[in-house]
Amino acid sequence: MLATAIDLRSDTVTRPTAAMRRAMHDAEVGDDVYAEDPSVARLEALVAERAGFEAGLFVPSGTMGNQVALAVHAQRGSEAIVPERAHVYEYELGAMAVISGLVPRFVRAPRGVPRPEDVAAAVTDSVHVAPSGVVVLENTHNRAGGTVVPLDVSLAIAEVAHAAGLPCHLDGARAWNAAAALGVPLAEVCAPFDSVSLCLSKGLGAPVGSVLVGSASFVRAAHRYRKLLGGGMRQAGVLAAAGLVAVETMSERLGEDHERARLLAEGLARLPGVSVDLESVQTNMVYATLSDAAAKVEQLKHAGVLVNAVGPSSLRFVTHADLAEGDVELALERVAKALESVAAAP
Ligand code: TLP
Repeated sequence: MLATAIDLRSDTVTRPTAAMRRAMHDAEVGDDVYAEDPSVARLEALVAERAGFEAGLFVPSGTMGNQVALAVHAQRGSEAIVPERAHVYEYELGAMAVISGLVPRFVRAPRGVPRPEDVAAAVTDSVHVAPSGVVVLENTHNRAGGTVVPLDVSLAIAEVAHAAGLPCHLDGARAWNAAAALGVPLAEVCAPFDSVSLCLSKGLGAPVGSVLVGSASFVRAAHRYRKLLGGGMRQAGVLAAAGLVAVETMSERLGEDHERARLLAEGLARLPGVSVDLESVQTNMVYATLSDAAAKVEQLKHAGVLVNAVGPSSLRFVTHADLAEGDVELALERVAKALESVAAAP
C-alpha cells in the first residue's frame, strides 16, 4: 500500500484541528451529570440557537441523538414512519425496536425525498393496526447519496405529521451540509421539526458528539433517556470544547467539500465500468455503481484510496475537511489506474 492513503470512507475520519485540540486542552470543565460543565452548557446553547430551538442536549453520537428522540416521541408498540434506507433503521441495529419498542414503516424516498402524500398514506389510525408514533426525515439523506430534502418538502411532511398529531424528528447528522447546499441558515432546515439530531463529528470535523435540539420540555425528557442509555458523561467539556470550535469555524467551509465531491463524481463517471447518478451528488458524497464492490475496495486500498462498499455493486466516496488540495485529482488517478489494471488482468 502507498504511504499516504486518501481516506474517502466517511467524513467521520477527520482528525481534530489544531484549534480544536487547543480548545480541548484549555476547556473549562465540570461534572456534566450534575449539569456543572460550562463548556457543555455553552455548546448546547450555541447549537440550539443556531438550529432555532429552545434547548440542546450533548450526546456521544448521532445514533444516540436519534434514538433518544424516538424514545421521547413515540409510545412502545407504535410505528416510526421513516424514509426508505434511513440511517435510523439501516445502521442503528434495530435500536428503535430494542430501546423503544417501535416498528418502522417505510415510505418511498426517491433520492432521499419522500412525497408528503406517501407520508400521509402511511399514517395509521385504526384499532386493528399499530398506531403511528413519529415521522422521521433525514437531511441530507446518506444512503440516497447525501441528497438534500427541499425546504418545502420538509415543511409539507411536518405539516402532515402535525395534522395527524404526530411529532416529526429530523436526523440532521448532516443538516449543516443541507443548509450549505440550499444556501440558507441551519435554522431554516430545522424549522419544521420538533427535534433535530445534529452531528459535530461528520462534516464539521469534531472528534466526538452530536447535539439533540428541541423544546425545553423535550430536552428535559431526552436527558433522562440519555442517562438511561449510559450517555451521562462527566467532564465532557473537553469534547464540547472541540464541538464549539467545529460549530463556530467549520460550517462555512462545507461548500468546498461539495465542490470536491462534484469533481470526484464527474471524474468517476468518466471511468469505464463505473456509473454515477450525477443528480444525486448534491453535497459531500458520491455513490459509484460498478461490479464486485467488495473486491474493488481492496484494489483501491492497495492503490492508496480508502472507500466503503455499500452493497454488492456500490462504493461510497465522501469528501471532508482533511482532504488536501489536489487529493481528489490524485484519488481519481489512482482509481483509474487500479480499475485499468483490474480490467487488463487475465
Ligand atoms: N453515518 C456513518 C455510518 O454509520 C454509515 C457514516 O459514515 O456516514 N445519521 C446519519 C444520517 C448518519 O450518516 C450517521 C453516521 C448517523 C446518523 C450516526 O452517527 P454516529 O456514527 O455518530 O452514531
